[in-house]
Amino acid sequence: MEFFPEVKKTIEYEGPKSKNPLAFKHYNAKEKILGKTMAEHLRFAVCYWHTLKGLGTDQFGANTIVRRYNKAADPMQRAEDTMHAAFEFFTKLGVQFWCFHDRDIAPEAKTLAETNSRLDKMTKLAKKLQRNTGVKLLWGTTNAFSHPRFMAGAGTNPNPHVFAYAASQIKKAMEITKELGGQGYVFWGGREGYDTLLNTDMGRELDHLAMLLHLAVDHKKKIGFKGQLYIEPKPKEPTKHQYDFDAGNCLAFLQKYNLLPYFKMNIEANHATLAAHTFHHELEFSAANGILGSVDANRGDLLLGWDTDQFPTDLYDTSLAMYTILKAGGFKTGGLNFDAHVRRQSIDHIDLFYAHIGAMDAFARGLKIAAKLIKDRVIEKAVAKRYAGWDTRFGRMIESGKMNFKKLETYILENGEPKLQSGRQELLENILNEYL
Ligand code: XUL
Ligand code: CO
Repeated sequence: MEFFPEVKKTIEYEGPKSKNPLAFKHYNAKEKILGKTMAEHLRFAVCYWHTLKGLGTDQFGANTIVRRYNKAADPMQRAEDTMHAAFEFFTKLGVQFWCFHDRDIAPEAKTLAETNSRLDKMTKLAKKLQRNTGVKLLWGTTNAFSHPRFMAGAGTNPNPHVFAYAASQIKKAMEITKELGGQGYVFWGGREGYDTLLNTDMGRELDHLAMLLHLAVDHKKKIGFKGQLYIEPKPKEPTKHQYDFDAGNCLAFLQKYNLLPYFKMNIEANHATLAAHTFHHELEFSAANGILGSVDANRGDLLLGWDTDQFPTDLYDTSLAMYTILKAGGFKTGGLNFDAHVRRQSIDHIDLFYAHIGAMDAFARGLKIAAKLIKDRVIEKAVAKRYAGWDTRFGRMIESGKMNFKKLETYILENGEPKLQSGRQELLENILNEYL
């Protein structure tokens, strides 16, 4: 059965002049930029939870969206129909990757054993569809936040029984991710945080979270799963304070608990802005610290203080993101996963195509702009000039640790006041706009 009959064939590149809303104007998968194809650079992934399962519900209202694949009375039949629809969508859109939570692909049953056998069934189907379509798994993850048992967290739950449940779920989700050839595995701390400190032993919770991740690393080694592990920072929502607040917070946590060798960041744009950072900042911080792994590509809304998970359309954002990603050497195991959902009023199946096409084009433009910035070295040159003092003999002496406070003081006594220089911010902003 065809679930998206409104799109007959794979979306194609028609170029910037095209007026066809079902064509790419900028994303040309095979076009080479800085030695790699756009597809190799961008590594787009569709997320299962929003794109296939999102039905437009919010805190104030019920589902608004009806999906053709979500009609069967039997939950496992619905899961199978959804999986077929998913691979039809991936193929028609022309993305290479997908991402999922365990509970997205198979509904939970009464016992863990039954749930896991449902997962096995769905994994088998996913494996077959991956083989038939060539679509690959960017990463898998566990949903250890929706079920009521996780209301007080998973690894940070005050009850060790819940910790054990979370561990069992991660064990299975990691195993099926390996079975599907997943290139990564994400830990987003769904409810790993607190609502009030009055009932929370923060130090103990942090130790428990680290223990859960250590056990995951051990299991990864045990089963020979080669994928990259990622932490996805988020400062708040659903809890008032999430422990994986931002990339800086995660780095300190990983260092403290000797987990740093095993993890990289999965940076989500809307999570960055919730933490009062820019998307660009979180990427640059991760790149500067060697922990840039993958990206959840979406955006928030300046006027709304929650995770709106909108499709990315802002060229300023996508260009600066791709600039940092390219400078850092590009994605290795990671990619651009559209952790985004269509608005509640975008109720038609075709809206899913419009949303993804626009987002892919926005990142394709970002990639082209970033590549030009890198080729022309405009920003790089301005930055190098600003730091030129550090390339002198004196600057190098400090950098290489050959100075002490006494010698630095002597330098000042001999050389007096430093010369002030302009930061040139407005000029650089003007230059960037010329590239957009
Ligand atoms: C929640 C979020 C998650 C993770 C995966 O804000 O971003 O969907 O990406 O659990
Ligand atoms: Co996300």
